[in-house]
Amino acid sequence: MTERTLVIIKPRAIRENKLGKIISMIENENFKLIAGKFIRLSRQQAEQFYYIHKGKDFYDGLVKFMQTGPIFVSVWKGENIIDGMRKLMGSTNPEKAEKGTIRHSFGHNIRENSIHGSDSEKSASYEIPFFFSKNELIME
Ligand code: 3AN
Repeated sequence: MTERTLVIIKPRAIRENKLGKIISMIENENFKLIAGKFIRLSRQQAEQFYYIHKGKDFYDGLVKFMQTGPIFVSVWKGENIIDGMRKLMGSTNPEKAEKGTIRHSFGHNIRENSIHGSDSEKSASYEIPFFFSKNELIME
């Protein structure tokens, strides 16, 4: 099944100049980049994007971290890409992520883990329009 997913390359990976390497790893899976841009999250946007985690002990730190610099938000398309990206990203905690995964390669710790990918179709259908309007999705 062809699906779409939202991928965010997080501030530290951008700062450390890893964007190209990460994009290459995703392209090597035969997934296609259909939209992408650099943005800075406002506090309100970061809080809203991660609203599902509100109240958890890591929420405030996560919201702050995501505002520490520009991020690259992107939309990707491919066969079973939601699961495929979860596998390619690896475990949330880079220390537990398998060798060869993006988080193992470029993550530093569970908060600064380099990349976000939608965890379900439902999440993707919330997360994609959160950052992209219809006229930005011209590659479909
Ligand atoms: P994933 O991104 O693997 O789906 P979620 O949705 O559970 O993980 O968590 C969202 C983000 O919150 C993670 N990408 C990570 O940056 C951060 N996070 C999750 N659990 C923790 C934790 N225990 N401590 C610090 N940050 C966390």
